[in-house]
Amino acid sequence: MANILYDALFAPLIGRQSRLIILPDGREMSGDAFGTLVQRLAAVLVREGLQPGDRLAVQVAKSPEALALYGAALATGAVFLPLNTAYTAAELRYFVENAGARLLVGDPGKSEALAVVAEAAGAKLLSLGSHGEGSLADLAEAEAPGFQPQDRGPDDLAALLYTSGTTGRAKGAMLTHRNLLSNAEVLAEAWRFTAKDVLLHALPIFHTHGLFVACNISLLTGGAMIFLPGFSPEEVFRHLPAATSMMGVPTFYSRLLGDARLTRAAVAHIRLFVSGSAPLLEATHIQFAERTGQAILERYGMTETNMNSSNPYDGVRRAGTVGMALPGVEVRIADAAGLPLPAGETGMIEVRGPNVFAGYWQLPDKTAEELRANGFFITGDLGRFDDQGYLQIVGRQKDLIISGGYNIYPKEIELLLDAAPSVLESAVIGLPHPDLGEAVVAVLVAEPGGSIDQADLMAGLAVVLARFKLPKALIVLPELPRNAMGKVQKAALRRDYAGWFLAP
Ligand code: MCA
Ligand code: AMP
Repeated sequence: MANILYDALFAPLIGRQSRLIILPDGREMSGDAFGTLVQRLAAVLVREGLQPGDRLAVQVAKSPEALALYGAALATGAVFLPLNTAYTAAELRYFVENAGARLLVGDPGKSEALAVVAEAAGAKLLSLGSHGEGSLADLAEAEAPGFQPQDRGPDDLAALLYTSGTTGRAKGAMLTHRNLLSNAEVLAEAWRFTAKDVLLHALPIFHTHGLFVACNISLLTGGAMIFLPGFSPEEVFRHLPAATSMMGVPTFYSRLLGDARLTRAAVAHIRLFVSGSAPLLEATHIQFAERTGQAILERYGMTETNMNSSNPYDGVRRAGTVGMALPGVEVRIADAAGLPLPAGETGMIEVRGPNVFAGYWQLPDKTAEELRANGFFITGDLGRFDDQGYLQIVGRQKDLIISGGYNIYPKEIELLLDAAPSVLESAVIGLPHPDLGEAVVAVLVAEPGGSIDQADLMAGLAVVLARFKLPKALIVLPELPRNAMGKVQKAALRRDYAGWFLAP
């Protein structure tokens, strides 16, 4: 009888009196209290009809209860499907429907909108409030602890995380118990996490970075997490003296650098700063080291693969690189046909190992396009190994914008813009942005003889798109630049408007 991920991350919490979660107001939750909550929530979910293999869709604000739902889903043998709290009802409906989720858990404040989503998708809606009639948290209090977890083996699905390709709608990446456990074990070891660590956790917990990298490592090693609802310099500086490590997207680090409170003394208690999800500028790495004496450790991962490579814990952390393949993970540079290229050449980054996902949910053809028969996953990222053997990501073949660590797919926005009556055509690009790394910009052409009411257009987008996907600027041109084949030259647009958000 085993449930390999639950047994490694959640079962050991029972009986552990040391603190697991520290809240901004100072309240603490022990491992035992959290583990018991997980068991009780699992019992409630089963009572609500969740069965092994079912998908549990969750769109809730960050809280210990929200994290406990992840453990509870694993205990029941279900597949955990966390969703960005910024998603609109329209976005949510697609995910819940596509995954065929049996249950959808939301915040009580959003019940009305979520009820419509749940009904359309054929899912049962539950709410996760700490208090209130019939909330999951209330129901959990009435359950006895001691839930017996379902058997789950390495190849069973643990989670479904949606990620988009260059075309079409978002695809569910199927992550197995082996994928998540192997990566947590490797990272905990590589980054020297122990029960003594206190991780300053300011990331959202609906993506790989905040959930699987940050929480799985802490749960696995028995450390504690200071659980902030989001990133704010005030809160980060207040808690840094009690923490030993922090994980963040590059925007965290550039914002800290812009704050006079960032000094050697302020970070003296931290042994490790990790950055990922988007490229960390060399300048940010260097300035952070100059100000604090700490070299940020940059690593590279994806939703489909968890973490692939990392700069070393001991040894030189090279700015502008994402380090070497993690133990047990193979990273290679290949040409379009999948033939490995000689060292130093630039090509497609391909990855193979126990971290690589099982495929896209109900999309065998898409899976076959991106996952080679020999097990290598084609990442869509272009890279090369430098003369020291460190991987550099030099670009992306996929049409993807990474803004403040969130991935945004131009096609999704272009389809909406092109459907607007005043717009003839559009090209959505990412432009360098001092805070977000890249910011979304829509380049538009009006219908012949017409004009575009920008406020009206933005209001239309806001109804369907999460706010982080909304263009930060609209540029109207008489026509889009095209090559001889008629293809829109996004590279030319990015070059022409590269300075849009940068100080003159
Ligand atoms: C918020 N806004 C954004 C973003 N975040 N716009 C573009 N990009 C963003 N990332 C919008 C809001 O909708 C709002 O718009 C306005 O900007 C200000 O919002 P606010 O909430 O104040 O922003 P914030 O709280 O300061 O958020 C910025 C942030 C946050 C802290 C950088 O975006 C964040 O936590 N990012 C982390 C994302 C992450 O965890 N990525 C990991 C993915 P309006 O004013 O119109 O309402 S996992 C992954 O990528 C892989 C596997 C990996 O390798 O890790
Ligand atoms: P996602 O699968 O949506 O979480 O996004 C994964 C993508 O984020 C990767 O394919 C890369 O393009 C990008 N990414 C993650 N970490 C890094 C990094 N350290 N440097 C550059 N790009 C990164």
